Amino acid sequence: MMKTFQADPFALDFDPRTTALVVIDMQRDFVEPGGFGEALGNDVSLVRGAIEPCGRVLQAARDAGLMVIHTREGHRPDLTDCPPAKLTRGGKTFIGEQGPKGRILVRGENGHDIIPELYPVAGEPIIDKPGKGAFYQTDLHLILQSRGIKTLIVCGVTTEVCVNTTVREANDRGYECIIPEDCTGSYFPEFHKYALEMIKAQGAICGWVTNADNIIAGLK
Ligand code: TIU
Repeated sequence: MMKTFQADPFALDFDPRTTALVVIDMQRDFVEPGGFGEALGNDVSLVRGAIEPCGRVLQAARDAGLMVIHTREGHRPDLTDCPPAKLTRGGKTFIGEQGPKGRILVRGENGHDIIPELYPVAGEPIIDKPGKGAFYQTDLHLILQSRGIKTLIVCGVTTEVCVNTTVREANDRGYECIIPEDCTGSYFPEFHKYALEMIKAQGAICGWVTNADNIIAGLK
């Protein structure tokens, strides 16, 4: 049965059976002190506001029986899947270095894992990705296609980096993406604002923007 999300620039019709929630990189490395985000010079308190609304959308998606997928950005312990251009970006190396939460952005480390508030439950696939986009060098598209998914609700961090890249990748693959803005966050408030405006401009050129309450109401 078709339902509707209220959104900008116009309402988005969806079928819960072909809609998935994708939670991008809600890892300690990005939203807690002592991880990659902070190593890059950012104030992680700026993105923590996304946790509570994200939790409400996650619960609503689970209650509605939606497919739920989580992603994590990170690398193999030997860093063989980390391009040198990513490893040394900005002239400094953080990826793979020891931090208070373990080796930064390395799979299996405490800082790389998803925060307890939004931890996956059994049956929710986790996509480990080496890049910013969740489709690059992962089996996300295969997993979504195998379930006939057409619509993606995209939450997580950061708005202008991994969320934006993933939405653009998804849009080019034919998915309709909707972002609840309060379920995303950036270390740069102005980037957050304009990243969302860029998505929805020109008649939803890359996707739709809404908020957690509209997602929850639409799923009811
Ligand atoms: N997950 C994600 O957005 N990765 C980043 O590196 N984001 C930054 O904003 N740095």
